[in-house]
Amino acid sequence: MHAAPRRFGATLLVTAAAALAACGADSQPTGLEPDTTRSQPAADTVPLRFYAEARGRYIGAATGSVLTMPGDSGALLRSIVTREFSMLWTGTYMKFDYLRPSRATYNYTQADSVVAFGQRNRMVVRGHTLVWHQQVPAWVTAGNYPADTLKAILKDHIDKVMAHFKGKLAAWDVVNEAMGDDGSIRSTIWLTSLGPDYIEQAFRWARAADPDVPLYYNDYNIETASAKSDAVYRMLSDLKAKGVPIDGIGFQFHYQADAAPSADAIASNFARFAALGLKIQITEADMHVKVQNGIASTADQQVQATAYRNMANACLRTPACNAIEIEGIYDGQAWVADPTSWGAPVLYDVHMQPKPAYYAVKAALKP
Ligand code: 9MR
Repeated sequence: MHAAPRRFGATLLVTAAAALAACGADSQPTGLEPDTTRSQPAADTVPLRFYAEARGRYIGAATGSVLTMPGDSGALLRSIVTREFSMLWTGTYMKFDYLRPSRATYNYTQADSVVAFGQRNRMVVRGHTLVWHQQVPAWVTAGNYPADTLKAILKDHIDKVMAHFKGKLAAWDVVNEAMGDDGSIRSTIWLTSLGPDYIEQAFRWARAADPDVPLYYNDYNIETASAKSDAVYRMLSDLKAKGVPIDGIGFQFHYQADAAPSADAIASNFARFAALGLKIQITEADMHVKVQNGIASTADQQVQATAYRNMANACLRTPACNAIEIEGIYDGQAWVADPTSWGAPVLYDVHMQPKPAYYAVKAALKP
């Protein structure tokens, strides 16, 4: 239990500094001044997952290599994960190239250990992802296979991988990022070899492989109305009308915090997807801020907190939205596109302490 003693300690320091100031004894540094660069302590030590469960939502995080990280840092991060979160995301461990080093070989070791960790700690796991244009192994892309063979390879991948994880996952991202930013379907190895029906086929194969797990389409830059979001809406609407088995849509939420959308803009976009009968999950949230040597300013941390609060509020205003998942646990290990000037995107800082963004998500979740 790290959090409680630290918070008491910090509170005492604040009180002591105030007392010194009141006595006029503020000219000499004592070493006891509060660290104003850190988020201030909050009295509420109730974990996020408690509030999320009360609102009928999962609160999730990407595990990265945290589950196997050695030493005190690993132990602290794992205690944060199990205390605060109820859903896990496996990062790279369920992607095609990771699971399939060769056509005949399957490597489930890391993904299985995430699933087992989740089971031991009353957490669900999202499967990510079966059909994507990235991380397709070279034995597929450079194999010079005819279209029929590529189709068989993709179907076999979906069949085998879904059979392996049957009954163990709360969702599968069957197709990931199939739409381009301009609203036209992205040119990928799967589009070129199988034609535009590959999306429909992937969902049908997935449903046949596991009739129970919820099947998701997952993408970024679709969180509010835009050409891309409109195109995804039309695609899912057409697929639903044809009876294709799609249960939900994942909104990734990769944003620069100062350009993140309002709760109204998100909620109205969510509403049209929910009206198609789709469940909604926030799947890979990160809100980047400007950093210098990995550290963000106090003002930018507040902007980030607002962005997270808006996102969480939009989910809570949408009955179909059942999960808020963050792409990372702490800023020391989170995905960043340009780490030289942007970063610090998640709820815990590099010292593994909760940031204003953490308290903002908690405030949103709190009844
Ligand atoms: O966050 C993921 C990171 O841990 C992995 O190393 C990386 C490569 O597999 O992928 C990151 O996640 C991507 C996700 O799968 C799809 N949406 C974009 C994410 C950031 O690139």
